[in-house]
Amino acid sequence: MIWNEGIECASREKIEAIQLERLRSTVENCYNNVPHYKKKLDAAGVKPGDFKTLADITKIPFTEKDDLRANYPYKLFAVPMKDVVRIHASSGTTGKPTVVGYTQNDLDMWAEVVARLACAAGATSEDIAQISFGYTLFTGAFGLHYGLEKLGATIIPISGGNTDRQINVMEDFGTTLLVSTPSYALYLAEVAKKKGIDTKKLPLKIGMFGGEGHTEQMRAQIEKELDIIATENYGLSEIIGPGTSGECTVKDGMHIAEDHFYCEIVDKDTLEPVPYGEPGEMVITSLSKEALPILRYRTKDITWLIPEKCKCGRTSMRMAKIQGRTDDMLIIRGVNVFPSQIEGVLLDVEGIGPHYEIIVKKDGVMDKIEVMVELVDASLLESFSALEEIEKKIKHDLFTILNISADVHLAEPESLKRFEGKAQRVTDLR
Ligand code: DLL
Repeated sequence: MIWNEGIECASREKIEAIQLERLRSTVENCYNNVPHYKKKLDAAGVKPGDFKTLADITKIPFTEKDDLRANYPYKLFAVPMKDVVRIHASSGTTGKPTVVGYTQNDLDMWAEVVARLACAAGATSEDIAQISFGYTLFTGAFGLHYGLEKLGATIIPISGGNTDRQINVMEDFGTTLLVSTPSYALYLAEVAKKKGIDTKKLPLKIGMFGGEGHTEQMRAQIEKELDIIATENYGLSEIIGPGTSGECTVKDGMHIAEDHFYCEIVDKDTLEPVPYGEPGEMVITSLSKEALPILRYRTKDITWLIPEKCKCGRTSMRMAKIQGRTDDMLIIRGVNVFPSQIEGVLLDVEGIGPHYEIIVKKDGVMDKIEVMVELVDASLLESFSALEEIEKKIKHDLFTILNISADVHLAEPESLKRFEGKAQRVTDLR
């Protein structure tokens, strides 16, 4: 089923006409109601009336996380506080969080875009959805909550943490849809198994995961362990939260809610637009938000756009999996590496589980990378030659595929840290 066929399957002309009209009113709203934007637009010599085509968007200066910090907490809001009905926040570049606000219309739009993605993931009003994101300032839980509720699903707002209880509820309440980070889904599966629960026999059938990336290997593992279809969802607080984009069951790129968010990809160094299909930094402009309209926000996320119609029938622009962030990219002895690429290599090695840690440090003047990864089977610890073999294989693959020399340490099953929220896998000690 398609939740909003008129939009999700619209022609390019129709979508672009909606985008242009909304871009004009968003710029006008920013110019008239947010002093920060007025100053920036004036300095760039841009007036709200200047937007003849969508390509004119490149006249607008970028917005960055630091602009939110400089206007902490509410100075980028375009409406009086009496019209702001919700606040969320995410981590800032330094101490203070990045604060975002929503009017009632913003919340209604948010529920609409999430309902589209829930529907695209195969959810219906029959589903019983367990929301295992924390109900906190983080947008994950509330975003999925209201979108799934709009769809008519039954919501279990269990929030994050207390894994034993999550599993009991999953069994007793008949959860059919799980909302969490992908790493927590794997952890849930692992704990359930330890409790002697056959996770494949649970009524669970859909996972809507997001907030962090995962490789295809990790998705396959989650789908296998829990016997579900797992879709990936992307978003960021500054734009709305989850609902920005997400996969349908075809799982070939994340559909963007283009009537509300205009996405550009720019070269991460020159910041000039790149053609469709080429990777670069995703820049997003909100097209309908009232409380916190946002112009050309630099997400720092690296991806590319897929304009072709999807096999599911939706015509909406899709984005590829996030390849990494411009700011989490590790440079090790001059080689650029994304942690997700290391994960990809690890998960292709037999006998290795999906839990790992990457430590980057200095060895004299040289960068040194250590990878700690868990074995699946503790009995391997008894065979020195088997361990040596696996270590050698990982080292070899990291070198030949990613061109990095790493020290590899194999750890006992279940010995590395688990995360209830987003996994923190990289420690950069340099
Ligand atoms: O993580 C919103 C969200 C919650 C999306 C739940 C989906 C599900 P923030 O806390 O503001 O918002 O973090 C935003 O997280 O710029 C990406 O770097 C990263 N991120 C979010 N989803 C994905 C994903 C939420 N599917 C930042 N793949 C973004 C990779 C992701 N990175």
